[in-house]
Amino acid sequence: MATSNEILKKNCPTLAGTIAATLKDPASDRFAEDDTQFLKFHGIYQQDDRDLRKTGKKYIFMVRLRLPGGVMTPEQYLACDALASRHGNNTLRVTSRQSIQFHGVVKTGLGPLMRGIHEAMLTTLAACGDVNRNVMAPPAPAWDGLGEEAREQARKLAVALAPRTAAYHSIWVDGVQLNLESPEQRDFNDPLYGPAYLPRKFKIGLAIPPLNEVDVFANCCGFIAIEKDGRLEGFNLTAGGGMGRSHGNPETFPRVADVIGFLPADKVVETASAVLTIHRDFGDRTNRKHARLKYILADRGVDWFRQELESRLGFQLEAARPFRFERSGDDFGWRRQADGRWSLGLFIETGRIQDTPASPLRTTLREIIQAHRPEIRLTPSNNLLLAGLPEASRTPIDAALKGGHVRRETELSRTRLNSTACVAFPTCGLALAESERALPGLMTQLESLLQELGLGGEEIGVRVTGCPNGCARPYLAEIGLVGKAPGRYQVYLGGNQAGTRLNRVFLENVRDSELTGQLRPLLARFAAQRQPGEQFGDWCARVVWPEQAQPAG
Ligand code: SRM
Ligand code: SF4
Repeated sequence: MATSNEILKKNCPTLAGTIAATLKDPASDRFAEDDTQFLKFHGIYQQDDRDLRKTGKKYIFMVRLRLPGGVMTPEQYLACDALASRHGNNTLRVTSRQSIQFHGVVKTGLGPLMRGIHEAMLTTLAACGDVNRNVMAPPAPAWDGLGEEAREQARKLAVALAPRTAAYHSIWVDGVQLNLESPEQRDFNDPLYGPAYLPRKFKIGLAIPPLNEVDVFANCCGFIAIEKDGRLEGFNLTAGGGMGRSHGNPETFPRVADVIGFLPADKVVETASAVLTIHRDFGDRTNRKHARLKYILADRGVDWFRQELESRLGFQLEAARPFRFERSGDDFGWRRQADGRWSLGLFIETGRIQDTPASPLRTTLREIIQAHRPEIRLTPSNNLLLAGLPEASRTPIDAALKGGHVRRETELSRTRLNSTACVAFPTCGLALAESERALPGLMTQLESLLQELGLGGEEIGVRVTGCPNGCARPYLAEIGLVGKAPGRYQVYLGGNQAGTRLNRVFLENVRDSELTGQLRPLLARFAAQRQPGEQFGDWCARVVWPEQAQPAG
């Protein structure tokens, strides 16, 4: 039987619902349940502040941009910064798909915020919902020639795969209710998605080896650039990656995408559209927990998928070309771009751009961006890159960051620089444990343990999520912590820094206060027994996994 979401979408393919009417109703601080589902396609989540639940529900909204490749102009960043003060909670949250989220928006602020976003020539359409989500592309400057091509592909994909409903513009820009009685709206049928859109979300990422910042294997559909002598030859297609799972439901699982074949660069949009339509036509519309593209690959196999894809494309993919990823995560500090200008990678702990008593980070960034006008690139590890800067900007920017007490890459451990956390409390309705608010403290504990064991200079990728949905892609991390209950986590070990291998559960239910104690014997053994240059995740996969597989006793 079709899920209630399927029935909703089919009954209202414009995705307009009664959003416009409720928006105008001053008596209501929230939207009806059905409209909350439509709102997602508009990039909006209705939430409530979970810190306040005991004293009464306060409805707030999260608004997410669709920002292909995480690229913004300085003017767009500054507009978002001002909008966060006016209508949000004075923070900007860089997401794990290179976007920006506004949190804590109240209903009366929603219309003005959405108009402000539009006026900044930005959009939130399809940032959430059963459609193609924000397309990821490499932010790194060292590969700028190819990087620019990949970011251009991301922009093209975002446009080609955007839903065509007029409701978004009508509600948020024109401020009017969509005339659902007009013939074109009554019979509206999205040309790509059809009346019921996708069975579930769909995600695309592009990567340029040897860097895998976008975690291409966690995406439904991925494009790995194949380059020869600095020239782009085409892409290897990947399909069927995804992270989400549910505790206690073994039928849900994270999955690393399969490599399907090679295609020329001018076929990217066509191929992604065909992959998307396979999801549209074969995805499980009876069970949202089994509806992602990864389950089609898992259930029907790669050969079936390739055949189905080629029959839709009308051409055959070539055999996949060799490639090698060395690392995911970000580079920090100043780097010279291919065009001779400079970019600066800044670590934004947990992606939250805010002023705190320790550091007026948001103000400092605003002032730097106002003065130097860099291009902004958001990274998939929730960090920020200021790009396209002249040599003359380096010294004043360094001074401004110092004045703003912004901790730089040279002052932070390599492990902290490679740590990420999802949002979780207080805004995420699905959080079981703290994540963003817990990460800094957990990292301090881990850092002192590493220091004590002589591993202070080590880089170990750590990713934390407040529930098993996997928004920080914890199942690819060397150490992944997945929330089970308040203060309790599953511990996963053995992912690699290239982002090509899933980790495995090591401990099922550990208190936050006992985490470092539980990891100590293992890290001590790693320090003593590792092979030269061996990273912790690789050591775990080599030593700990075989030990775990041995029968007890
Ligand atoms: Fe996510 C749901 C936040 C990237 C898998 N995710 C949510 C919601 C909207 C909670 C909800 O449904 O009520 C979270 C909002 C929290 C809040 O208050 O802001 C949320 N997800 C995020 C972000 C902001 C986490 C972050 O720390 O940056 C990321 C936004 C990315 C963006 O800009 O589009 C985010 N989510 C991811 C990723 C990572 C990725 O895409 O590379 C994943 C794993 C990859 C995947 O999709 O398999 C991810 N989010 C999920 C899932 C599990 C889906 C599944 O297949 O089971 C859910 C739950 C759901 O959809 O039902 C979810
Ligand atoms: Fe919320 Fe879970 Fe995603 Fe964290 S992983 S943001 S707790 S849905």
